[in-house]
Amino acid sequence: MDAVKTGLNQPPTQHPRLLDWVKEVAELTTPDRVVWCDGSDEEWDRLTSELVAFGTLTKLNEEKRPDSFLARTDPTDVARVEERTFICSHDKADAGPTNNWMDPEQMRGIMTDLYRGCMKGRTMYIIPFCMGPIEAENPMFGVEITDSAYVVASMHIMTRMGSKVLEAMGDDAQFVPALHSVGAPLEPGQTDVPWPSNETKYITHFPEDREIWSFGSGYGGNSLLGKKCYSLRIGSAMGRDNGWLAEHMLILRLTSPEGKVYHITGAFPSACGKTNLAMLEPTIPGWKVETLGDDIAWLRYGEDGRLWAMNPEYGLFGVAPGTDYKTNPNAMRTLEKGHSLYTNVALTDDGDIWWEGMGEAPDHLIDWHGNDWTPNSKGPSSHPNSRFCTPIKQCPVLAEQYDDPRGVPIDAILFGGRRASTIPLVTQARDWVHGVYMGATLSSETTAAATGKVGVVRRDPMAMLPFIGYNAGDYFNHWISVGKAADDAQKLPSVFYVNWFRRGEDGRFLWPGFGENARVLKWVVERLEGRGEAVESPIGFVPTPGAIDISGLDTDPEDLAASVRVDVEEWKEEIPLVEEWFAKFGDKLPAMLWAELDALKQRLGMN
Ligand code: SAT
Ligand code: MN
Repeated sequence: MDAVKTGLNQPPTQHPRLLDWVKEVAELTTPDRVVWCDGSDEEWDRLTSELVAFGTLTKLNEEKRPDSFLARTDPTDVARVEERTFICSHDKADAGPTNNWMDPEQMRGIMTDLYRGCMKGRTMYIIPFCMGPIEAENPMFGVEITDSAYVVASMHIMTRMGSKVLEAMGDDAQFVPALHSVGAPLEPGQTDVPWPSNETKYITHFPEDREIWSFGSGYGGNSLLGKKCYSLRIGSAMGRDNGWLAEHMLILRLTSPEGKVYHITGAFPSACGKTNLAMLEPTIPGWKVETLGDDIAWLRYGEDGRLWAMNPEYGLFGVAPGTDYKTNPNAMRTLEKGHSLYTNVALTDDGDIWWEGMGEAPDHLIDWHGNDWTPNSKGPSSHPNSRFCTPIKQCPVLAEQYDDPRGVPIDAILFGGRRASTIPLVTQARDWVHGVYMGATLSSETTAAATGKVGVVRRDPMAMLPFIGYNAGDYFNHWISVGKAADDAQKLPSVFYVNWFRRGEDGRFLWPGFGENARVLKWVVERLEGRGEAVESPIGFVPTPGAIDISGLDTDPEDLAASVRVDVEEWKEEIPLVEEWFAKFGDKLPAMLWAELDALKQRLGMN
């Protein structure tokens, strides 16, 4: 108990609301020790050494992967758990048809019972953090309380955190309280496991109170509460109330051969290539991409009346399989610099990491379960949702505007999904509301980023389906009203819908993707400049056959033509699915979106 008293009686802050909350949580969860995290290198060294000694982390080869570590989770705790994720608004209607809901008082009752004594035998860490630069006019503070040292180490990478945040918070700053426990108390003498977790999981948000409660899982999206929970679910509710948008978007800075600069955001579902596009190495001469963010963007109006985007995170939490020097050389270079955590990837015999898609498989590996693996083994060596977690500052193509609290002014927004058919490589929306329609009807095949079946087509509005912290109908309306708030519609970003994943009849991809996506960005820029050639199809502007620059590319021109084709019959099949989707929202669905659908039906010759 002394270690608890030390943490509680000599706190490094006088913030009354924070101190009250910390005391309340400690009394409820009864940890053995209470530690205030300072965010220092010494703290990182101490925690990672402890985790290695304990068997949660494996230290990697210092020469190849300096200061880097591998974690293997419990095999049941490998992804976000959408069916256990709740939006506990006071009114059920405010959670809407796309979220799980429970009455907040009932949920607080259930979770308080689960939290009672849940940190017994463990250390309770207090992590003050800030989403976005601390120097912002209104810094977005949070404090996470967790009993997982893996979470603390990951938060070192993913957020600005520690003493400097606590200091900036002073005695009265607002902050989002975010409580996390793996839910595995230890009785005296009980031996711990390397990856404690609980079969019962809850990832809960109280949007009106701006509060997060998470229980039972140690996996990233469920436990690093600054990420999806704060920056998207609570963030979107804050944005609704204050006229801004919290979005599941990458941010990149594109410079043309003439030296013109454009900023583009892109919303794609988890595991659909956001990180690759954010760090893309253009294959066409003279073009340059610099990275600003790979997962989350907060969009607000700047003084110039344009929409600006800022990445609230400080690290990259990317899907490992498929990442290599061909698909994403800049991610590989970021990882070479070390100071990274890997989760559920394979370990090579010389202490390096390996995953599917990283060249030829070595003869022997230790797989993500900790077992011997050879190329003849059944199943992959790395979990399909295995991750690298690495400081964004190490990215060799990081844009210098990265630390600017205002972010960058956006020229174009890309929405994208993973669809084998129907959706062309790229389509430009007619105007903002048409762009909102494209986002609201976005669809994608499911991936391993969430538990459940992979490859099923589902609607994923703005790639935010699992992350909208309120009624999605109200969210569509908010998108429309953000557009209306523009002092000049000409200043709004232009919206595009992209699909790198369209396939031919034999199942092969029609478009090479990866670095070649720069060719699509080039067309986007040409459209912004009023030059790129397009035909106005029923679904929007699509490139004319010759409009996409394929110089030096050995893609069959027929494949390219097929990738941008608008197949009216396929689109007609899409319409009843969209009607069914829109009907879910009842009178919450903005009339303007029904009108967009009607107009589309007319253009397809359906009414
Ligand atoms: O699993 S996370 O939510 O952390 C990442 C993702 O799914 O985009
Ligand atoms: Mn994501």
